[in-house]
Amino acid sequence: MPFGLTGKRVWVAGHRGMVGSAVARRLATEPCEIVTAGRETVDLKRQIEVEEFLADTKIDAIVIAAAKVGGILANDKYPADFIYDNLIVEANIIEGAHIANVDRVLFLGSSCIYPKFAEQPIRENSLLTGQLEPTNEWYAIAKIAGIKLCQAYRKQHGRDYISAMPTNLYGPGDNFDLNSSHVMPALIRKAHEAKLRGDKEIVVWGTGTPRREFLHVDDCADALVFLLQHYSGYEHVNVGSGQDVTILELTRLVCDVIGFDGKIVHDLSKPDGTPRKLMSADKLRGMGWKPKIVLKEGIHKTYAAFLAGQSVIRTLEGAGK
Ligand code: GFB
Repeated sequence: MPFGLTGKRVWVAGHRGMVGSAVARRLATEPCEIVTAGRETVDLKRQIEVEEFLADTKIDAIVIAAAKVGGILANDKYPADFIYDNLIVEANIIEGAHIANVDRVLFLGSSCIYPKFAEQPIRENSLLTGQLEPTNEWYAIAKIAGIKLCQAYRKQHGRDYISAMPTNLYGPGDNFDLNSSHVMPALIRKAHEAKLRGDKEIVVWGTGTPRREFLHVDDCADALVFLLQHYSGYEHVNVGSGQDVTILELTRLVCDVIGFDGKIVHDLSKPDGTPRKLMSADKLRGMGWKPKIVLKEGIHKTYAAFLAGQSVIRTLEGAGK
């Protein structure tokens, strides 16, 4: 094992997000100490604050789950935020880690780093072999830069910095705002509200034909902790389920779980994005890791978390009155 976690202090940067909180939950089962720091403690966009935080806090490893993320429309609408925020945060943390002599960093990217028409399933070596998908090229460029930062610090300074590229993730703690969310939380919310209102139909963006691969965030966190312990290498590693579905199939599955049996209609004014981005799972499987949560079970769990969140909001509203 290149990196045993016993007695180590691991900083989960971005611990309040869906991925960061899942990584913190997973790390809580290991004999390590989890370090977290909210925005009030360190603003990750300020280089000096990151450097001071790392100088003051003895850290053995960092998981960079801090990122500006969003669905297809948010990516398209806020290109400056998606490229700048992600570039600055990853650069500050990676350079800060090097200065503070932190020898273990796990950087997280996304499957959108690959060319729009990459051969499927997409292997790690497809990176930079073609044009990116225009709706998310800003985010993708920032994430590609993150991979390259890890590789550069490995090459020039001998740092053991690695990168993982998760597929489309979903689960508890997701963003359910319809304008900025990814497809899974959007469909869960739409189907739930349509059912409550007794609507006859649910609106799905685009043609419904794009294919997407989904991985529950708890499986992703498990894979990330596995990589942190077992992987040391120059190339990034895909983290996926190895299976994809069309958006229409996903919509039917979500409606089935939620119990909404109305019609599915398409809003063709919204973009489809990449036609398909199924990643090859061979590299991670070859190391001995595989996911545990099948898609339907994961949707059930996420819907339960969504309902629990709704009841928390209702309770708070009730308490405030
Ligand atoms: O999840 P999503 O927003 O992101 O959309 P991407 C996936 C597909 O679902 C697209 C369709 O074809 C959408 O048009 N879709 C259908 C919907 N109904 C909805 C809806 O109500 N909301 C949303 N959001 N989509 C993002 C990238 O791409 O994925 C990011 O923009 C990142 O950079 C992330 O890589 C994982 O899979 O298209």
